[in-house]
Amino acid sequence: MASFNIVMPKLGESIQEGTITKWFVKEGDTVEEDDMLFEVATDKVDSEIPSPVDGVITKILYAEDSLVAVGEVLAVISLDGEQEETSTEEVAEETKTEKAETVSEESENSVDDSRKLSNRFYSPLVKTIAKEENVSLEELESIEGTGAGGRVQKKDILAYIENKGTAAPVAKAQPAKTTSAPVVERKAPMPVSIGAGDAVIEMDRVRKLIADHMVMSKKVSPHVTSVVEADVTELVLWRNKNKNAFQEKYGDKITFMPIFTEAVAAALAEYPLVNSSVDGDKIILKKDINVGIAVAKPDGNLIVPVIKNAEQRNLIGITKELNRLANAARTNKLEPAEIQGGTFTITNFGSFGNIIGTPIISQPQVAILATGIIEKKPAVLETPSGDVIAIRHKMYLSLSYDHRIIDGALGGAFLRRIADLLEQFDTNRAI
Ligand code: CO6
Repeated sequence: MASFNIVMPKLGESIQEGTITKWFVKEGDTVEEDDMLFEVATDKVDSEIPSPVDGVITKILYAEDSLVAVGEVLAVISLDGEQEETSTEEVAEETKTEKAETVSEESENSVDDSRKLSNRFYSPLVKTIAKEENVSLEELESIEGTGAGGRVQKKDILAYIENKGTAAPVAKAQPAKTTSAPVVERKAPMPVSIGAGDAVIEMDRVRKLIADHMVMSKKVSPHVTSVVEADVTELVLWRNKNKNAFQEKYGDKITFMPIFTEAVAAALAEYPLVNSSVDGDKIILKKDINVGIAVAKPDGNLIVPVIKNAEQRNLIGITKELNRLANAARTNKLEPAEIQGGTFTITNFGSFGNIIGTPIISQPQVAILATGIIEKKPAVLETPSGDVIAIRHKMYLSLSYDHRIIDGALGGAFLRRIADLLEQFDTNRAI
């Protein structure tokens, strides 16, 4: 009987496991391609995973709330529409020993190499077909998907292959292969005495993952933080003057964040070393400038959607994308791809009235900017007729950076450049 293993998909570059929060199907159910199978939660985002094939669910190997490594088999679908007779243990064992004749997500030279892929999600079946039919990664990326959220479906890739003049492929049976994905290691904590009356709160999954990432980031890269002050009076006046007209014209509210993002993207283009990652003894200068924006969610969690190719967008484009992503973040509607690929992060703790901070780098990036609250302050201005004290709009910008590759001179110059760009904002800019 031909069967298909549903495995825990790769949901992000650094994501190695996910929790099955809900099964939408049960054993014996008939499913069609693109029917939702289960919901998975990772450290950053919750996703619904559709079926890549038509068939009958014969085995469900993990219950809800199970934490499962990427690549592990979660369920088996019979492609012939027959109930499978083997037991759960047998299926798992077959998978481990690479005997099961199933189509698997993982295979040698698979197109699913997260280092090479952009941020699109491809079902195991689509990837298998692509491999069988020698559809390159670039070609795969160019196919317009008709599935939910533009997902490439089986029929899309088959149509693409047909148009190329290639015979329509049949997904051939291949040995399944499971990955031994590493589990995030948590060190034994220092003993803590719990007294009578102390409250004990169990950390939820997201909190544990955030905690692990923060500890890892601090361990991996020695952080230093530099701070500059910027006089942003001109841009504040421009924003306040154009706020209503902007909203009327574009249907989107403009805050200071898009202006910060625009300045950051321009500065990153001038300082490529800040838009990089460290890989062992190598520094990888990232081609794309993808700016992550920390968004506070109503449930108290934090998520960082990414404005892709921010330097190629104008202020209107950045504003629209920022508002779209922030709304999606707050309503749990972000796609996995929308939180991946960031090359730099901005956290606007000015939203909480904070002025200066020491943010922690989101690995594998090498720097993060915190924008403080813009406040009116008395300032000394030099004028042709002498110094005067004036009321100005000022803010602090705090940049944490990875001292392994960014020294104070570079970090300081980059930070000052952002401040200069904000201070030199063209108040005559048309909307
Ligand atoms: N100064 C002055 N006024 C501000 C500022 C600053 N820095 N930031 C926002 N605002 C104003 C903003 O212009 C809006 O004013 P009006 O347009 O006049 O109504 C208003 O405050 C509300 O802005 P909002 O937050 O809704 O929108 P904004 O585009 O500025 O920010 C966001 C979008 C998604 C970044 C924001 O909503 C958010 O989620 N901020 C929190 C980010 C966060 O939690 N960061 C992690 C902090 S922890 O970094 C950290 C160092 C460690 C501790």
